[in-house]
Amino acid sequence: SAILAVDIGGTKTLVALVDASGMVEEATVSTARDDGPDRWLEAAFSAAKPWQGRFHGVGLAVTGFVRNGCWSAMNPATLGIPPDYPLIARVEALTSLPAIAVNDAQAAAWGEHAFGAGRGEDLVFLTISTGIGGGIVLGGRLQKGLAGHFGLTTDGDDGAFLEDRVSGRWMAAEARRQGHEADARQVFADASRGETWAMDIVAASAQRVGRLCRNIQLALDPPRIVLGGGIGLAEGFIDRVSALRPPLGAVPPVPVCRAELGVRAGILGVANLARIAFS
Ligand code: BMX
Repeated sequence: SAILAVDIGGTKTLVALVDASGMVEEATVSTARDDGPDRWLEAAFSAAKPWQGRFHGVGLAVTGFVRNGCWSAMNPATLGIPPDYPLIARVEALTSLPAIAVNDAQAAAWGEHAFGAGRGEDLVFLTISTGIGGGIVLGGRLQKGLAGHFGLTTDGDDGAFLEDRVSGRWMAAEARRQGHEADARQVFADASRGETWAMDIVAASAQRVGRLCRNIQLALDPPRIVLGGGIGLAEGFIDRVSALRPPLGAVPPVPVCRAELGVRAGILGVANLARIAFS
């Protein structure tokens, strides 16, 4: 039997039925930001209702911090999760099935390691989306807890989170500040049409990600960095990151490549972790 995998992000929630062959069913619901975790779970499980009886465990990949089965926001601007929400207890009560939970980007790192651009080797995964998430696979093991929360590193003297100067939310806010009503998707579209203000916003974001890649290389020296998320996978973003990355002396920069599993990396990763945990 299969695993029910749920990936709750700051903008949308993916729900899928995953068996040993891969994803067999999937649905997407939007994460109603003001609703709170009880309602987010309700929405996810009602989307999964047609698959009832076909899964024996639940794997949750969630934006935010997970420890001892409890879930909290690190940056409430990404998603306002209340402190220490008892995620596992709640899901086990709702489904009467065993459940595991990990951070969304850590789950995606594991997915790309096992089935995607990692090719079974170590990697650092970055998702550039509502926030910036990250996950680290070192020595073939996924690093849990806070490891990989690169979006929360600070950028500059004012202590602002890096993700608040890079993410899709930042791009839209920066556009508005300059008098353009545009979400991140529109900023990319305007940039590819040669609008200077939009090109500058994309370049500023990509340059900061480039600096982050350099810092990651210095800290962990991984064989590759895999980039995902709506912004990370947007047309031309990775090329700009590579072009704008500061050099590391004579050492070649770590290759930055596209996530191969796209938005499904977290789902496939957490389903695999759940399969291992419940086998
Ligand atoms: C934030 C943080 C991370 C998450 C990352 C990407 C919260 C709620 N989230 O840094 O745990 O991995 O955003 O999240 O504090 P996404 O929703 O953009 O995928």
